Amino acid sequence: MSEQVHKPASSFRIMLVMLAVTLVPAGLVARAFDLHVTNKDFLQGQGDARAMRTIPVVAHRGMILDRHGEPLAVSTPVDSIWAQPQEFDATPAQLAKLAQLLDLQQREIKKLITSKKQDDKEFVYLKRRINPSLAQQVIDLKIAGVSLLREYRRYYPTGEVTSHLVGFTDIDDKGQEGVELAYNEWLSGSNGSQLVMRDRLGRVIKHVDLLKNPRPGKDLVLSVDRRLQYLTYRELKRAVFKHKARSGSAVVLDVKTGEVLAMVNQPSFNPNNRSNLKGYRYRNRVVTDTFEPGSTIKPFTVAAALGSRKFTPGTYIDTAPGYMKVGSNTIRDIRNYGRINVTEVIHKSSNVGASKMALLINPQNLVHVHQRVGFGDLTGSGLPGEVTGALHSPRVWRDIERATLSYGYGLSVTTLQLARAYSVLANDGVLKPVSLELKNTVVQGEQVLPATFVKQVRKMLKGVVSAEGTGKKARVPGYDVAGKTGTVKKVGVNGYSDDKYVSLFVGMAPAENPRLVMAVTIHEPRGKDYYGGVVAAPVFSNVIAGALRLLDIPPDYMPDKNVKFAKWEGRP
Ligand code: 59J
Repeated sequence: MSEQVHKPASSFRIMLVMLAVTLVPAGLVARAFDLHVTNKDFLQGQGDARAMRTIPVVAHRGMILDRHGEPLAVSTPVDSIWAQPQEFDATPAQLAKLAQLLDLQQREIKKLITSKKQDDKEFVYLKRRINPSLAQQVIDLKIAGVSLLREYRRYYPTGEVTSHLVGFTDIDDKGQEGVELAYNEWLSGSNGSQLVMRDRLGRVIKHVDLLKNPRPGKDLVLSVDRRLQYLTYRELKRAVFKHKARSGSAVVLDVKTGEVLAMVNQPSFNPNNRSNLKGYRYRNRVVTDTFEPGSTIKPFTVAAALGSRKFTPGTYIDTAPGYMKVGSNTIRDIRNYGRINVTEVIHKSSNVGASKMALLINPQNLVHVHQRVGFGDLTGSGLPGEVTGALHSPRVWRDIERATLSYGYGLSVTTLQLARAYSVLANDGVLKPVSLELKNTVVQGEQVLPATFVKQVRKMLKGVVSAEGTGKKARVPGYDVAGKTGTVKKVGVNGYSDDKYVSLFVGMAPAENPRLVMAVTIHEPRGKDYYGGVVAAPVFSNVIAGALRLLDIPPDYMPDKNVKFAKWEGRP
């Protein structure tokens, strides 16, 4: 009986089992088909969206090099630690260690992550530009959502010596000052992007695809000569220190090309450590600071006077008794030079002589000469913060304005403008654009002053550095040089100060066929000496002596037995 009852029941169960055995796999197959074929893209997309991330590929910034290819700014690899706020998950122990390694407060990290998470951000830097071994220690903590990104850090091998010229970048490697800012586009390039895959804990485990190639920045070759830059820096710093001066600037130009060979300032700063950077240190004073040029303007007064044809280098002017009244003002020389000719006006630096010449020529023509040699105008250096200075041309001229303009007051100039203007004197009247970039070609200039008059002025400037001239400390053994000293009272709240001066020397070498022009500006020497001929001229001598040798420029000095050689301040 039991068997009979059992039979039909068991055959029903068998059928049931067989049905299950066939249907379940069919369902699974159908489901599998559904997952793997029908909905594949959707599901894979969902999964990938959780596992994939797009992160930047940081572009390499171009190098800045000197004219011989020596590096002035280079980008070295560093690592940055970043997190995905949605994935970030650290145990208390991991968080403590992370904070310690990154030198952050645990609170800071939590706050950062939470706020970015609320903003739905997928990327936040925890610490940038740390050294790769420290970065590896962070990664070894294996914290969910924490990864590493390769970036670059700017390094300036020549440090404070080139800092004003080269400038610096910010944390995102964008130019902030100097050439870094002026040529930012050229140097930058553009970042690319990459697709990366993360593991279950959100850490980047695999580079999947380069979505966009980074375009690396281009290198920039400057016209400066690193060796000359060092020399100029050292000599300027030495003089500023020796005379307890407030600041100083110097620039050396190549006469034939308009290239800047050296450009330095004091005080300076270390661009590799800018934690205490103050504006007064990083200003490139060569282009940002103006002053009244004083007597260094006199060669241009003389050029205008010669141009008027009312004067020749030998024309006599009576400067006695060493001062002259112009309206209610008195113009003074430091001594009574008596009757002297135009050449001697330059040699002695007579304010009275220059004024008397200026009062006999058209003031418009005097300003015209200044304009043509570039005063009142940007030099085209492109350096950030460059100013034009001030050069006025009143419609109605008062005599006192004509007179003071002739010996360098009532206008203001930069050190770079002064050097450029003297390069016109060096270049037989041709003005060449100032360039910070290396020029491989001959640079065409513009004839802005007649060559004949310029040659006459240059001859006068040779006399300034003779044993009797105001600039004898500018001399260079073995070479003829030419130039002009200047000592300028600074303007204070109560008019011209009696204890604050600018000491100047601007000159060129070799005098017959000049290759180099240099301007030296020293503000507020506070020692016993303050004359340009004592404070600034030795800087010119020491730098130009070295530069002529570095550039292999042959000596041209013809010994004149009647002139005793002045004591040379430089080292052998
Ligand atoms: C000077 C001036 C100020 C402005 C005079 C410098 C004037 C003037 C009003 C007396 C020091 C000083 C517009 S001097 O550069 O003549 O470089 O080796 O600052 O004259 O009228 O105790 N330079 N400098 N003048 N002002 N106003 C000479 C001269 C110059 C020298 C020395 C001695 C001044 C030889 C200046 C130098 O050529």
